Amino acid sequence: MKKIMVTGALGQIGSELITKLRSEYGKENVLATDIRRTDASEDGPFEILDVTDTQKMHTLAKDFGADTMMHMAALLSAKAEEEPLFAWNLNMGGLMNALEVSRELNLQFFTPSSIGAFGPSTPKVDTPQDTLQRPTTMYGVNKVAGELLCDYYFHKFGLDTRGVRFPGLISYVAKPGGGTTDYAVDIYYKALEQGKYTSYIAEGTYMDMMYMPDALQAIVDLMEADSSKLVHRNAFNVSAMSFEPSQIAASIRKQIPTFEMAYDVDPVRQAIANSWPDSIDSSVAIQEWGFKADYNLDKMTEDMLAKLKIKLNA
Ligand code: VAH
Repeated sequence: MKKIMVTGALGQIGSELITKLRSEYGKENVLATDIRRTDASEDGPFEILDVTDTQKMHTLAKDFGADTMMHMAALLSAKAEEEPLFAWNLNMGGLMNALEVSRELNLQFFTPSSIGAFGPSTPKVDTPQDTLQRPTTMYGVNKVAGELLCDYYFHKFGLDTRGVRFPGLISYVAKPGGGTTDYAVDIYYKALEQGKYTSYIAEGTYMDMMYMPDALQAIVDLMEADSSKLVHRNAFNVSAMSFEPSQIAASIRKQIPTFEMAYDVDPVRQAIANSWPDSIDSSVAIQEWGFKADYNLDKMTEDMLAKLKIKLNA
């Protein structure tokens, strides 16, 4: 990877991925693109791009001299349930454009899948790398189709496609929008702002999670891995921890003893969470490219609260 083009660069992952890549590969070697410009876009090469615009995507990648495409633009699970047709067009149309541009220009390719690619009939505990995938959400359908499309572009055209199934990601830079796991980010903000949080996900609902620094390192490690060692390519299970709302509340109370937790379950996002695994098995990613996570729940909580205190001037 030397000249990297990123779509969805202002999103929850994209906004921190840009910073990570620019520190690893040089500011001028990372082209950030997104559908709108913000002041965050001024810290290096940036272009406006709607990922459904194939021609502009091709022109930007070619003019930049990209050798790598990281396609991060997508509508997340809860938003996709509100607008399934829009989600299909954006998630699948954008992915197909990114794969076609990468094929035409022979770019190394990354896009994330998700634990959302699993469904209620998938084994819920220690979910294997290769198992039944019958998701019941539009987001999950998009992610399974995306995994298969990326495999197809590898087998049919020899495109070097790679990807991981991310769990819920927790970060303090850009807030996630329209996801099901967003509660695990919101809770830290509300803990500092209000000393309490009302969870829309029910107590006892386990989901896989990961702190953003581990997610970003996983992307770089996978993309730098020896291709000949990769048996799987586009959907490596990666997870750092699995917890349910009362456990993250307990972790916060170790830092803020007076923190209070309440529950007001959102049936839509609860149904999505119920359809996903409790905990996935990351052993194949560990074996094929040395995946590892440095942050557990308490270490993440300490760092999140410390960084948010500065960000919120709390
Ligand atoms: C979502 N944060 O909630 C995303 C992610 C596994 C969850 O895909 O939709």
